[in-house]
Amino acid sequence: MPAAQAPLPPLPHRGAFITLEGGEGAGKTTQARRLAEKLRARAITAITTREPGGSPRAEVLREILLSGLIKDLGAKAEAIVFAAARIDHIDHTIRPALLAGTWVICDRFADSTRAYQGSFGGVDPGFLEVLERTTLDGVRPDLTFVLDLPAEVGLARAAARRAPETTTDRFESEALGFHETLRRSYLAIAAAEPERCVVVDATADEGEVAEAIWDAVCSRLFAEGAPRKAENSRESSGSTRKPGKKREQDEAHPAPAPRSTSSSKTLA
Ligand code: Z5A
Repeated sequence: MPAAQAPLPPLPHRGAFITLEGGEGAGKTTQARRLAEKLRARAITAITTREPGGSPRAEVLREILLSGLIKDLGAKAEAIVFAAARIDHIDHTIRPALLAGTWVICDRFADSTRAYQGSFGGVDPGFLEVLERTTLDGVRPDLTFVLDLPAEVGLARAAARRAPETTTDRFESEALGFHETLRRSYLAIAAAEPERCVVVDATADEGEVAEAIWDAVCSRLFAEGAPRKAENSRESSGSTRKPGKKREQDEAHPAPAPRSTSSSKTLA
């Protein structure tokens, strides 16, 4: 599909790509939904999506990955399967949306491979770098939020949310030390790429976290501050729910009305 591999135009000639990263129960799904609602209220078309998953074939790979079937093949094989899911997600959801002018808010992305399979799984960083470059093919986040909180707080939130009859998935069942290693890994990624990453204190209440995220979106993606609220604003639309686990993923929206190129700064 040669057209899909053309380089993305710079902002604002496409939608912005925002990712949310962090440990289990940090609030990524919650904040993705809240951010999409804020954008839509300002007449900016936005979808939320997730990884692993986000396209029909990638959702199949998600089931396999979270079931633990790939675990015995080792972290390197897991990284490759996460990458395979990501390629399909980019080709069928992310890139088409960005090219149509839709903002894409993604719950986990390539930093999760760096943290889980890299820092914790011990996969060679050189291998992961090549894998990431090949997989992303130029589709890199404009802005990444690292939702930071102590591992035990996130795990307690996830446990409180879990339906009584469901079990933990392949990653939730890892020891506390695993989740603390992940936390340090995400903070290291943010420290290494401050132009892309913003660390947000995820122990604050949902509203405060949402405000911190919105402030950063406005200051980093809108040169003139918060975009004007539209007269005919739209709020959140459809969502899907995975059995036993809260999940929200929206249908793609049609392309938005063109926005003034002077109201955004170019990040790409
Ligand atoms: N993985 C990988 O290894 N390599 C990769 O490349 C990728 C992923 C992409 C996917 O799990 C797993 O795949 C993940 C990493 C691995 N493993 N783990 N663990 P997932 O998608 O099923 O789970 P998750 O990404 O960890 O999401 P989560 O558990 O759903 O957490 P969350 O999205 O960050 O949180 P939430 O759903 O928004 O909120 C959790 C609960 O806390 C919920 O009841 C909320 O109402 C509540 N909440 C949210 N915010 C707050 C605040 N501020 N205060 C209090 N309570 C709150």
